[in-house]
Amino acid sequence: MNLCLKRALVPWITLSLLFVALSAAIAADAPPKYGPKATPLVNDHQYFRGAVAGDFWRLMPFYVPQSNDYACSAASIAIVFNAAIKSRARIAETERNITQDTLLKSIRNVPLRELVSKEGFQGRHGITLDELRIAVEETARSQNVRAQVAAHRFQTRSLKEFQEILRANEENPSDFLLVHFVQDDLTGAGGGPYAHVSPIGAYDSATHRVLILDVDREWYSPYWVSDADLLAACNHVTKIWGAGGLVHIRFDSIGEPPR
Ligand SMILES: [Ca+2]
Repeated sequence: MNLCLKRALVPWITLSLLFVALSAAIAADAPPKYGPKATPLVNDHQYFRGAVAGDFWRLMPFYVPQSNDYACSAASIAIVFNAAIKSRARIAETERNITQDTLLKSIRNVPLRELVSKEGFQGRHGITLDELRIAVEETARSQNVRAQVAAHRFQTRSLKEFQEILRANEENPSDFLLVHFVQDDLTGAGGGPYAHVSPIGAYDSATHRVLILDVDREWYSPYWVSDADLLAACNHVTKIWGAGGLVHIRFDSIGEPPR
């Protein structure tokens, strides 16, 4: 390197080092992304060393981020239906994965496309628990797969019932759960409440912890929360979206191509 080039580079290197130091200082001063209620999967994957975790291994290959700040429901439904339909050895060369865009075009009973758009629908973004159930039922019809769909609210029900649904789902490879909850109740993010939807990736009944495959992947990765905290986040009533809960989807068969 000649001397002139070295002299020219010195200020840039100095500025770059200052920028890196400043960025590190800002990051160190910012509050943590995860509050005390949430433990990222990247820091704790002990459960998967002994568990079958059938839902997790079917869902994870199709774990996509929401396409915008409001599309959590569409992303969650696409993940679950891809997991159900594509969990087989042979996939035809012409067979596409379900995308959020194609899913939104197929749903008619709920104005989902408008509700998850940046513009919203009648002053509202996002969907209620019942609208989530209807959107899942509509997706099953449009994909030609047979599934039983049920929405569960827990405001008058016990933690024991909530745990039993989580435990039964974890043991059954033919079903999946979507959770409608207030995200910031678990992550500690400011500015909420943020009603949110994501698939449940796993349930460790021994430690009473639930793995949330949060589709808000611009900001989060999968994280564990206690079942009691998740129940409280489901029961948090918001003015626009009401109470959350679980949408249970039991497929007649897993890994079968659409009829
Ligand atoms: Ca299951």
